[in-house]
Amino acid sequence: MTTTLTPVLSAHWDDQDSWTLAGYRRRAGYEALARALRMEPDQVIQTVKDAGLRGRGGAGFPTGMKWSFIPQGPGPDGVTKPHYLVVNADESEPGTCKDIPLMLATPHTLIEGVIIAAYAIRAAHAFIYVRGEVVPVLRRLQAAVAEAYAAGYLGSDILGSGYDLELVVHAGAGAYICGEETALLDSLEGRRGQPRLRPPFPAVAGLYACPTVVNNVESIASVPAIIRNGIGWFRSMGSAKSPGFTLYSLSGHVARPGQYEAPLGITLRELLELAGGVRRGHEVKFWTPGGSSTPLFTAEHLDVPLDYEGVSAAGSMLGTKALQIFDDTTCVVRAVLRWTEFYAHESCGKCTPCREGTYWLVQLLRRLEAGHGTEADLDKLLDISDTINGKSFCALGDGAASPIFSSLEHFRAEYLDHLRLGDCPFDPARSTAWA
Ligand code: L3W
Ligand code: SF4
Repeated sequence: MTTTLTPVLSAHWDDQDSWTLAGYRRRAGYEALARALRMEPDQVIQTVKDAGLRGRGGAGFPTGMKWSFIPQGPGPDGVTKPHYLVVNADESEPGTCKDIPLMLATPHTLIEGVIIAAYAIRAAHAFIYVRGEVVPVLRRLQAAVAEAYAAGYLGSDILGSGYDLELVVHAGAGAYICGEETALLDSLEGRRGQPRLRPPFPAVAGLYACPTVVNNVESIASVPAIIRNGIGWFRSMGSAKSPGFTLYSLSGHVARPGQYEAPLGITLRELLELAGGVRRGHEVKFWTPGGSSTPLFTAEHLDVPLDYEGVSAAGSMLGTKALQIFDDTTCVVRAVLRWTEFYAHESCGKCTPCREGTYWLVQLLRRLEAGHGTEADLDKLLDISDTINGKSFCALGDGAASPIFSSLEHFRAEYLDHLRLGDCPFDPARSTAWA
């Protein structure tokens, strides 16, 4: 069950045959592809650029601009390299649950987007890199890709256009770091997934050192609707700099958690009205606007517009739009400890600040959460986080430091309460956040 104010991506998730080709065709499926194939590839790129679609995977980078970075023609060595499109379907940021439901419910929306995007960047091979644990998604995508091949939407001479595309669904092995685009490419090439130095960005040297576009599932799945309905339609939603619709994942102490499709710029207060509010008798204490890698917000931020500019201006990041809501029964120290344990476990170990720093953050937080340690440990937390932040090789390090900084900014008194009491002031049995 989904709630949508902008019925585009999730409009048919509850239909009985939402994932079949027949169901998708009945709802104008693959009409955008036919239209795109009548356009020049550069026209498709320009349309996505003018629509202002921004990447939905966390960074909000303009999608059309990314496509236009792909070099056309021979390089300085006179060699023309193949281009690749890779869809990042390795959804694993804590709290993020939008790409997996999208692929389960309407895999053909993603496949149609892949074909259009690959055509635009002149790629003959595309890959969907799926988080390995989500076997039902893999099966559903594989079945949908087979249907698309059989119907002539993939393979040679797609819809008689002369354009050829092969699409491979690839299962990762379940490492959070493989959601980082260059680690994903290493993993796809068959190596251990670890981030590469950027630049060069994948657009210049990506998969097999060839020009590659890496886009998030939701970004690519938004493309068919833009081609079908036009730039003005897309820009009629959201704001000038963050146009369009998007999927917000609401979880935690919310009456009706789930996926909420809405225009960019909606506030948490408005989303909570749709979601039935927080648990009865309780109030919002803190929340993440974009997953655990983004600085925490509090009840003071309920009216912040949830678009890229609004959230940044208020001191956080829109990220993956994963809104994890915690009410007044939750111990913030324990929540931060759990996230930090996750980052320490998922750290790939390539660089010292993140590998060693996340380990020591966990040791300190465990001590503090149990009511032991000293006030000086709070300074140590900040010191280690400062050594990680901006000095690590990839964004995982920054993400690990982020909840430490923001929880100490907003809830330093609660850390001190643990020390004063010599215990956690919250009864663990009362908090269901981690149940
Ligand atoms: C060519 C340039 N391309 C940038 C491309 C770049 C990438 C995109 C954004 O991290 C964030 C991170 C997580 N020439 C370019 C260029 N590009 N300059 O643009 O790049 P960047 O570096 O801004 O971000 P990123 O490395 O993609 C993404 C945050 O998202 N996050 C994490 C989400 C995790 C998942 C998951 O579950 N798998 O999505 C949540 O907040 O912390 O800040 O394509 O190549 N000059
Ligand atoms: Fe690996 Fe962490 Fe360094 Fe990223 S920041 S390269 S995850 S050790």
